[in-house]
Amino acid sequence: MDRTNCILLGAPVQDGTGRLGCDMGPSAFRAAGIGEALRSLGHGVVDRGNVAPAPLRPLSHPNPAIHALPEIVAWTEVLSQAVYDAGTEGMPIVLGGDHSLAAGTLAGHARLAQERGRKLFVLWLDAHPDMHTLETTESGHLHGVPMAYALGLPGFDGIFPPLAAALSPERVCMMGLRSVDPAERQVLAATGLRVHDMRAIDENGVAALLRGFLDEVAAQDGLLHVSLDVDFLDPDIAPGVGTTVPGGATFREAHLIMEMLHDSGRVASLDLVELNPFLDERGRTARLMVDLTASLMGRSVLDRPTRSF
Ligand code: HAR
Ligand code: MN
Ligand code: MN
Ligand code: MN
Repeated sequence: MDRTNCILLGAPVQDGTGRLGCDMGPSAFRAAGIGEALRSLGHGVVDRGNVAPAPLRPLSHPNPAIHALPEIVAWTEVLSQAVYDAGTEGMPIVLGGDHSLAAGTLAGHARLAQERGRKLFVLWLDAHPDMHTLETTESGHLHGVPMAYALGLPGFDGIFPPLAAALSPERVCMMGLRSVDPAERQVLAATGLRVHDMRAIDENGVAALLRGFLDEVAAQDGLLHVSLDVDFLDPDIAPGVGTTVPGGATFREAHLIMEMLHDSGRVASLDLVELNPFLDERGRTARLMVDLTASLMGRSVLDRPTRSF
């Protein structure tokens, strides 16, 4: 298989959630052996350590529920630049950190793809769409907004960094949804992204759904970013997350997605988010996320000489 230059970036962001612990995520991924897993597959691995947060600026918003706006805006700025820089050298793998970090990573990858004249596609594996605007979020936890920001939905201007390029909704595919707030449901319907909720997975299986999306990525010669939220997985196999929702993806569904992504040859960048080691059971969620990353990067039960896409 092709050797990839993997660039690990720790993003110890936790202010986007309602509870502490995600700042330990990068350490847990390292302790669970992410570097060795990638090296054993023949890839180059450079661990850049943890990205340092940018200085805070005073910022406010009329929605009184919003928590930690200056902190998340600062992370967005610094992570956007960090993944942009890393993406020019190899495959950025961001070790989160809560999902608010995706505001930065999606912005950075969109900018890089635009400069390269390539189309950026996003596979969002999550129980949640994280599609609130700053106006609609009721919890005020900013891990619930990064997709709305990256799509360029209104209300982020003058607060979050300006987007060099917004995502195109028709190039975003969400899988695994099972917790969608009313305001998000409306926006999802209006923007028309591809959404495969858990019912669609039950009825069709992950392979058929994912194949449709990967065919589209290939047809447009796209670059694919994968955002893997721990809560995509069923809490029985992945307890180490603050927002467990029953009825998630099984062990084999998740691995099959990763194996198909590998075979597609299209994945340019990966975010591993929402791991909360304080809630984990002896590292099992961290290890599962590392094993899923290994499947994405070419680990397979048998050799498969022909690509299926
Ligand atoms: N939609 C809810 C909110 O905005 C829950 C968001 C939870 N998000 C994550 N990441 N855990 O997907 O508060
Ligand atoms: Mn709160
Ligand atoms: Mn999420
Ligand atoms: Mn989630």
